[in-house]
Amino acid sequence: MKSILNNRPALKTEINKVAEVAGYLWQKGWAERNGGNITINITEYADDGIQAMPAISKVKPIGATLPYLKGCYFYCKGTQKRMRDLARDPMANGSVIRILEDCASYVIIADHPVNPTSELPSHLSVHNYLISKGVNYKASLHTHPIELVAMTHNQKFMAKDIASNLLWSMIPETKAFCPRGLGIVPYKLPSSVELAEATIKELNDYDVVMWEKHGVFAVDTDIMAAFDQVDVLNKSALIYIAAKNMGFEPEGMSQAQMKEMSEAFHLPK
Ligand code: 2HA
Ligand code: ZN
Repeated sequence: MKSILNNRPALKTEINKVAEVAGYLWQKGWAERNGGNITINITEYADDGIQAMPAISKVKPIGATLPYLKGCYFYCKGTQKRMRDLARDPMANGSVIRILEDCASYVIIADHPVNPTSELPSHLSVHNYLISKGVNYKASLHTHPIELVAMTHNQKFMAKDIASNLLWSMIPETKAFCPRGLGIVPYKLPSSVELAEATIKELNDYDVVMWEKHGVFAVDTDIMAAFDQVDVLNKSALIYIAAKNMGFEPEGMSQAQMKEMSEAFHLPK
C-alpha cells in the first residue's frame, strides 16, 4: 500500500507511538466511542518528498490564524474516529495535514482524506502557542480519564493547585513525572474558542490541564510522554479512591517529604 510512512522510519516510529497510546486509552476506558483527540507536530520529518505531495482535499479553514504554523505538518486523529480503531490502523483513522501560507487554512496530504478532529482549532492553537514560547513539545493529547474527571464534579478540588497537591502527595512518582502539576479550566463548551483560550492560559504553568466535567488536555515532547503524565495523575486518583473505599482519608506525603523530593529530583515546583 502507498503510504507516507513508507521508507520514513523516523516518522513511522512517531505514528506507531500514537497507535500504541490510542490502544492504552481504549484499554483504560478513557476513550469511549470517538472520545479524545491526538495531534502531533511532524514538521521535522517533512522531507522534500512530503513537501511536494499534492493536496488530497479542498483547502479548509482552521477557524483561527496561527502565524507560527506556516508550512507546518501535523498528524491528526480523524473526527468521529475511534481510538480503538486508530490503535489498529492510524493512517485510516487519522491523516497528515499541511498548514498553508495564510496560516489560517490547511489541506490533507496523506494517506486518505480523513477529516481531522473537531478540536482541531484548539489543538493547533496550542501547537502555535508552544512554538511561540520556544517549547520543544510536539504532542497534544485530549482524553477522558475516569477518576480524574470524577474528581472535577466536586468544587473542593477545583481551586488552584488543590487537586495537584493532593495527587502529588499520594505517591512520590506523580510529582517526579508530572512535575508542573495539574491546571484547572472551569466547564466550557467542548470545541469552543473559550475552551482553547483558557487551556493555553493554563499551559503557561502546567503540562496537563483538567477540563471540568470533561477530560484532560496534556502536552509533551512526544505522545508517550504526554500519556505518561496523565497516567501518573490518574494512578494517584485511584490510590486516593482506594483509601477512601477502605474507609479513611489518606494521610498523603507531608509537605516536607514532597519538598525533599523536589530538591532531590530538581523539580520546578
Ligand atoms: O473528539 O473528546 O471533546 C471527541 C472529544 C471532544
Ligand atoms: Zn472530550
